[in-house]
Amino acid sequence: MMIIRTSLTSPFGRKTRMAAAHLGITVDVRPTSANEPGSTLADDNPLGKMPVMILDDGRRVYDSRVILEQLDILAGGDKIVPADPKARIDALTLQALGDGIMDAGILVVYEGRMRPAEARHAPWVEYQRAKLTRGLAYVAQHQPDAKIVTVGTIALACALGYIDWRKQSDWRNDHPSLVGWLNDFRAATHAFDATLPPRE
Ligand SMILES: N[C@@H](CCC(=O)N[C@@H](CS)C(=O)NCC(=O)O)C(=O)O
Repeated sequence: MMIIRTSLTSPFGRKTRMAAAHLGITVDVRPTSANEPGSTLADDNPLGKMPVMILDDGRRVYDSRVILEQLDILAGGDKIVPADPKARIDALTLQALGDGIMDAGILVVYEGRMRPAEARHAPWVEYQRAKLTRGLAYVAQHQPDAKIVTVGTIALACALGYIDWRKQSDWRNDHPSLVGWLNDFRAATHAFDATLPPRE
């Protein structure tokens, strides 16, 4: 069985778990850490980042975007990566935006987690948070169809779920229309609720 190495709290890992659940592909999710002593993640991805998928033939596939592409191929194609050129580019662009919101959100969290208090730089944190808030404001204004499950809507749903958890912004208060969007997405696929991160 294919393996996905990821922590259950990684938003990028959740993209891959959500896509597999949505497509009905069974994967063996092996919880892993990136930076704890003794982590073996870099053996499977030289970047030392999760998620990594290990295919049945042993090939290592990363990052989350490529894993979603692989899952779509395994499901027969044109499922979460649209074949229609315009729909495909729109879905990939939305995925890039959702991933970028998560990248910025992770940098906000890492600044607090990885640096000692005296080495933290508030302007840098705010610079990253601004990417996240601009991204959310954009999708609130240009909402994709929540009933069409693509790499784009999966990434956006994971970004919203991640900010719910780490609270880099109060998106539910700032953009109530996105609350409705996420509810519609949850109604469109069981995979959102099936992949919620465990509560700490
Ligand atoms: N572009 C990558 C981002 C993956 C990523 O940033 N993963 C985080 C956890 S959510 C990680 O492994 N961080 C550890 C590190 O950067 O060393 C993807 O789409 O998979």
